[in-house]
Amino acid sequence: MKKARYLIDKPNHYMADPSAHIFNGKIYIYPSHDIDAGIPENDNGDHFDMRDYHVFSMDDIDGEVTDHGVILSVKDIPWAGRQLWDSDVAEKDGKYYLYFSLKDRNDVFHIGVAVSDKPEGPFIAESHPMLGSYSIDPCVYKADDGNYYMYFGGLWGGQLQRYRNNKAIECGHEPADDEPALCAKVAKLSDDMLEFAEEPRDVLIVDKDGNPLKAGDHDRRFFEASWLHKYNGKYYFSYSTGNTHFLCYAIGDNPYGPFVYQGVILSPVVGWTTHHSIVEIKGKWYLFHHDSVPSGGKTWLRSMKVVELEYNEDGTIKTIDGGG
Ligand code: FUB
Repeated sequence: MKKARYLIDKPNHYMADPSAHIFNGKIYIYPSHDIDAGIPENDNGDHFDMRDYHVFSMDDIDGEVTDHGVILSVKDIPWAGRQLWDSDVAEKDGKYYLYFSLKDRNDVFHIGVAVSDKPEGPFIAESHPMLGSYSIDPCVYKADDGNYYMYFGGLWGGQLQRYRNNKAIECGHEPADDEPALCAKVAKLSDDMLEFAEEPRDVLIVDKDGNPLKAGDHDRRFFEASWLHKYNGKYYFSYSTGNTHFLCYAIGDNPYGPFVYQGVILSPVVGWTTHHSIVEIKGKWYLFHHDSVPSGGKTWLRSMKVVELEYNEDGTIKTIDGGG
């Protein structure tokens, strides 16, 4: 098994949730910027009080990592309340769109968009969050037909349990253990990349018999950290199981799913959260992820890592040891 390496070796410089992409032949990584805000840890995630984003680039996977500095700050986002959580970037027609999770002034998470002419920013935020957006962890996938799909959602502090059928409910709650689990959401993006082009749909994950995973199936059900990649003609939806700390994946025949649960990509890491992206670079596949080892296990101070991801002959992924 290949050994994961940390991407930044700089004291007190913590980055998490790395979304990696190839733009103009270079590797760009868009992480969350962890800080020590002094807020006690709780299930609402208040201790993740991030205020800005940086972008990093590499000429190749073993090369030096360049920090391009701050590309967007919470103070420059017109509708901002607090907490810049996971983000992702997509390119269309030479423009770059940064999609980010942020709470508004009522402490409700939405997904925002900021635009730049360059992958390294700076990015200018739109005046409002994407209409109809909620919860956290956007990931944007460009399909072969030229359409872009956004996957999003996250439980607990990510507020997904406060919604049913894309509408806020009176009292947020998770389904009972024997009911179908809450799903991540997917929606095609509009031509201008700034809004949903359709109502978000459920990203259904089923077991090998076609039954939707149950809410009580904490080792396998979706929690947060959506990512989509395509390998050998199949769509791989990967995600974190949150409170059981696995990075898992499920395979489908199209970007909407359904996706059939397959197994674990990364066993638990040190730290509560696990979050990732998967990208092909020069014919090899890589898992970008994070753990809290360099901060001595502080769950809100995470460091980015990368490791080669390997497939078996049948297209399943070889599980990587997270070391947690
Ligand atoms: O970084 C803040 C949150 O932690 C992310 O949005 C989640 O996916 C988890 O990694």
